[in-house]
Amino acid sequence: PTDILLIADVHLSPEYPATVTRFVRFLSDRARQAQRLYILGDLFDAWIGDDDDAPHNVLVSTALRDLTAAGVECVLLHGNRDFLLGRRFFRHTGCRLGREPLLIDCAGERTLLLHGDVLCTDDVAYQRFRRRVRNPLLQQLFLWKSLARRREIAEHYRRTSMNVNAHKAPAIMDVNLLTVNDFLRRFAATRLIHGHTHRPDEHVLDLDGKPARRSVLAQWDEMTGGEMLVFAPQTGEWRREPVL
Ligand code: OKV
Ligand code: MN
Repeated sequence: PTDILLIADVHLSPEYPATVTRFVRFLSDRARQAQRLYILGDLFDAWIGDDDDAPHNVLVSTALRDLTAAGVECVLLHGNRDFLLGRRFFRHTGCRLGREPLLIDCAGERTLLLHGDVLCTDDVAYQRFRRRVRNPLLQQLFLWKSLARRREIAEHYRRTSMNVNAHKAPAIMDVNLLTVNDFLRRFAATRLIHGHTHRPDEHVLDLDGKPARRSVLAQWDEMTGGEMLVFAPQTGEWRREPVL
């Protein structure tokens, strides 16, 4: 039980029941054999407050608590959709909230963990949206509303966002490479792992003449399943594993 697992963009939602089932099964079998699980944001497709007791939220929260109770550390980063995951959720599940960017040591290599939306600096409209909803005062105002009202507002956001994104050029929604290099330099890291863009790949970068790597995690798909990155500390090896 020494493996470190990393996943992102599970996008749990009642609209994707097979993904909910797959994730709960993942927590009760594969993740149990790990030392630690990092969830790099957008575990939930939407999060409108820790008091939302929708069935899939209860199911997943319970499964996370069972995992941490079994001794597996679980570190979660906020994504652009579940940034309202709060104290009550973390207390109940035993997960730890990681602060972005999270710098970890992987067999001596400085490794930076991010959700990835902060890297998409070409999408100016999205960055404006992000600043708005990450404002603590606006968040408090939102959380003071009734659950029913928050559900309506969330539905409106989702519909608007689908319309807006349909008109964006794909390149704008990918990471900005100068921003990527900035992050690596600022934290003296040689590896960056993130999700968000749903463009799973391994990129080799030239960082001021030295090689660096950027690993992009896949989103979990209702039909084909999920994916994780596995780091084995004893061998120092990285690999990708499917979640079926
Ligand atoms: C999250 C995204 C829906 C993107 C609203 C303050 C404000 C929070 C909120 C409402 C929406 C989260 C909480 C959701 C992310 C979408 C659609 C697109 C691009 C306010 C604090 F501003 F109204 F006061 N929200 N929900 N999107 O449904 O989970 O990230 S959400
Ligand atoms: Mn995302």
